[in-house]
Amino acid sequence: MQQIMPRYDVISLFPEMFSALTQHGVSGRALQNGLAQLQVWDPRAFTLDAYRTVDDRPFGGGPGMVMLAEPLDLAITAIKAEWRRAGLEVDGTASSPRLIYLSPQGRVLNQTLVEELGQAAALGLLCGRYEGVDERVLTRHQVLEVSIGDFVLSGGELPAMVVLDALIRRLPGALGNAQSAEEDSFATGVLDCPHYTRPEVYLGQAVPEVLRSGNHSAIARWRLQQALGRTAQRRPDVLARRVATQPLSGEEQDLLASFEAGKVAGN
Ligand code: 9WO
Repeated sequence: MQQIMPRYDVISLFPEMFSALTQHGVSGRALQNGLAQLQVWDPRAFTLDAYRTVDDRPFGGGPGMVMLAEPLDLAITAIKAEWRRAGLEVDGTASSPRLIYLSPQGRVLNQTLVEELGQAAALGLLCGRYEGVDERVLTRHQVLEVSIGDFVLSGGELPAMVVLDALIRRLPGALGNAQSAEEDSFATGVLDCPHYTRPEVYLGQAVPEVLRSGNHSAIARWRLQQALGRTAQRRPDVLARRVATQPLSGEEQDLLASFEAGKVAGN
């Protein structure tokens, strides 16, 4: 359970991109309501030359540019000074990192890593552009590299927003009363069940009868059956991890067996 308001500090050459997070939806409302604090720092503001240079050509040659260590270092130092002022821990550990760098070389994000990062009262997110950042920035500050998947983008901003959205939505009070992060996909180690709303019949396709039955225990059983069955079909790796962490109950085993036999959970 999160006790204090976490603060997130992002280092990015494109601070305006983060309005996607701050101005819209669940994350925007949570930030506006003060459940967390987000500050974006532009490394260009920490340049010392007249041209406000943030990048240079890579040693060893090759295409593209590398982000200079110094402006990033000064930004990180400024962020850590703010953390100290606020009485927050500035030195990360392996289990509780303070600073992350979004890169395809990192540890792949999943809900377990989201929960780990969610323990930090202060978290810095460094967004690279061009070919990346000078490696010495990462080693100097014991940065944890985080990937959101095996693909290359043009910068770390979108991945940083992915991490932040995952963190912010799980803060107490971020989701409406009707919703609960506890009931979310992955909180129980399996994928989500299908959802339906009006009309009851759409282009000849009817809503499953059980969802209109008013039988709440049957509905809960059907949803669990669908969640387990879809996880087994689509993401056997996710189901295997869930079973290894927490074995399926007798009821869950029966529901999965009946899903695979093509039966739909009823009474
Ligand atoms: C660009 C490039 C150009 C020519 C040859 C090799 C190259 N590698 C890269 C590159 O990896 N650029 C990255 C762009 C540098 C760090 C920030 N960028 C980034 C982060 N792209 N994709 C990510 C990312 C981060 C987290 N999860 C998935 C992707």
